[in-house]
Amino acid sequence: MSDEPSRRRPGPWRRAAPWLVAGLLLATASLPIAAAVERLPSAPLVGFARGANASAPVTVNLTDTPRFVPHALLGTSNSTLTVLLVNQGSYSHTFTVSRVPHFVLNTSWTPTQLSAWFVANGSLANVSVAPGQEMYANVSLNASVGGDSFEFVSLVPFQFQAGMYGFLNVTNSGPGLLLSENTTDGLQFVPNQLAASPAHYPASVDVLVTNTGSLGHTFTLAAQANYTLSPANFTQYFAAHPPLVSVDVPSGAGLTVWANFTVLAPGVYQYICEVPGHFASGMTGNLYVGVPVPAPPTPPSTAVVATWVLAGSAALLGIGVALAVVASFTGRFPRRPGGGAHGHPPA
Ligand SMILES: [Cu+2]
Repeated sequence: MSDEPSRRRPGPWRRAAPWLVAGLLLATASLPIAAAVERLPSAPLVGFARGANASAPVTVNLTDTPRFVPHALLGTSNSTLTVLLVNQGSYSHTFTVSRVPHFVLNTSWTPTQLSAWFVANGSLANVSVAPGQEMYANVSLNASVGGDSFEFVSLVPFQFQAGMYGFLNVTNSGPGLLLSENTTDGLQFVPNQLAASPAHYPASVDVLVTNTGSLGHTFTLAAQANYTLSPANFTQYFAAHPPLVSVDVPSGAGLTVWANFTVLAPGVYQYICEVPGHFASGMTGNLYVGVPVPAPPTPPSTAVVATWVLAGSAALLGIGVALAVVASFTGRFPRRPGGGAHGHPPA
């Protein structure tokens, strides 16, 4: 009776075996996952076009300088432009948009004269933003205002007179495709791949280019599809084949410009920055119109690692299965030397 408890107590190997098998099976399951994660290509940055009427809000900062930053806005006729107004200062500001196209307000007017003019002529939007607050302004741009320009000001006394004004320029692109592009002081377009899938041709495409740095750039798009520009030949090339569009990106963080153009046929259209040296430094990208964006190449080094990881996981899977089979037949693993099922476990 003294050996009854120890007889029922399994040896340490027997107690360890299920855990060992479970651990190995877990390892075999997790290693391929690790390998798959390792082989995931870094997500390519591709800007995809969206419909013109689903425009995302444009942010305008209101400062105590006093300024609107950016001070040039672009909208599309027959759509609503949503502006997120961020008051970064410690004074109140207003975002008040004139409804009289192509009318430039006079900065020598007194605050009373300015307010009286808006009372007489109305506004497309008039939103007051308290210090530190954010407000949305929705500016409805009907189908007839394409090509028009509307001034916007702050009506807080003497802010307009001190330079707090800007212009909203409305393009007449109709049901165009909208894309966003950024320029950086690192001489890159981010993203450097844009994609649009027009339903028909000719297709109207509008690219909003935002400068994230302080250097000036251009957004210059080749008119010929499937032609590869080089830093050495682009000047001559553009002299012979004028670009589809070329706009200056204003120098200053947050400043924007629209590149509006019409694409006649599907294909890959290359764009570059024409500022000397920028294209040679890598400032270029491709617009894929109606054709798929190519898949990014898989770096070869990670493929080698993945092969090793997969081979290791296959070996471990084999060991795990063998252990499970042995354990299921013998009831313990491994059978202790001298083999009794009733002995005391090793001390
Ligand atoms: Cu540039």
